[in-house]
Amino acid sequence: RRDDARRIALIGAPIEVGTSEPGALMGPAALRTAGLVRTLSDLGHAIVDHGDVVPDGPADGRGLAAVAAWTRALSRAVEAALGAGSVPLAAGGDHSLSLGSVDGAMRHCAREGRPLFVLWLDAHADFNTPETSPSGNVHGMPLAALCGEPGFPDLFAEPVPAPLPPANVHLFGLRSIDAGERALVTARRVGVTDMRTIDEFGVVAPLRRVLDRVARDGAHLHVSLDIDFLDPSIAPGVGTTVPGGATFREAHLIMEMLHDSGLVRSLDVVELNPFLDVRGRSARVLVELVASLFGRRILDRASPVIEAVSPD
Ligand code: 4U7
Ligand code: MN
Ligand code: MN
Ligand code: MN
Repeated sequence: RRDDARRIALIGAPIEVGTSEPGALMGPAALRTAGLVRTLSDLGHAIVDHGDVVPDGPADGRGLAAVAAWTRALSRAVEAALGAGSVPLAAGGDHSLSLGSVDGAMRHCAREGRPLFVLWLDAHADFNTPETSPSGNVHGMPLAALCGEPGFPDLFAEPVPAPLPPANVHLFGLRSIDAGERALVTARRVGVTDMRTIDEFGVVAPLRRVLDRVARDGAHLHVSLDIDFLDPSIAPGVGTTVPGGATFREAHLIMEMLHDSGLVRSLDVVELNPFLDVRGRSARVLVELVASLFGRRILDRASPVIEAVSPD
């Protein structure tokens, strides 16, 4: 057993009510098929697969009521895992699931009296409200709801926690933002490292600043990894492809730095759409990234993951 061994609680969240592109509900199954549990236990962690969360009430249709049913159930599962001393790993499912995982982390942090910080690795800002959203899809709105923007009735269970301070959110990898959410992100002073910044400075300097701040504040770090953070050439299994994303090594370096920081207390892996994937490639890339976040080093690794010559 490694000295940084963690208890990890895998919580499947087969949610696709937040998107108009079907297939995300297959995400947790594909991540399991790609060896998520085995990979983490081979690294020396104690991982328990809690299966898929069951929505709290009717979850059909694509409205906010269906999202609320998932949100409440996932929040409870995440809060319980944190209370038991585990690192919850919420495997999605579309990004509306972070309403539940972050809400659960907020409740845990409120009880412990420590701040919560959210690192959002994503091509998008996910800061739309029902009013600003061009699509109406809830997976483009979770941060606005969590940060207390108006227009989200009854998403969270009572008592509703105090909103997440927008200054405790950092968007990393941003390259697609709608006019309405851009105005909100600026006005609320959300932290941003966009792709242009990454092009100029790389990932190390900007991420170090974020991690230093989290360490200084003694905050709980929640990481939300949207697969579209990655360039679609290495992760094609996504509904919302945006060119110009993080490279394989940039993403791994981020995961390695997150591991070395020792700060990550909860994690989402979201937006994998196995129906759109190519021979399981995206699911495997995500499992490899999670492995790096939980301490895999290049020298421990048996063989490279991405074949130099693609089988197609
Ligand atoms: B994801 C979008 F308009 N901003 O709101 C929207 F571009 O969780 C996309 O980051 C949202 O994948 C993408 O529909 C949500 C759109
Ligand atoms: Mn804790
Ligand atoms: Mn997202
Ligand atoms: Mn996205």
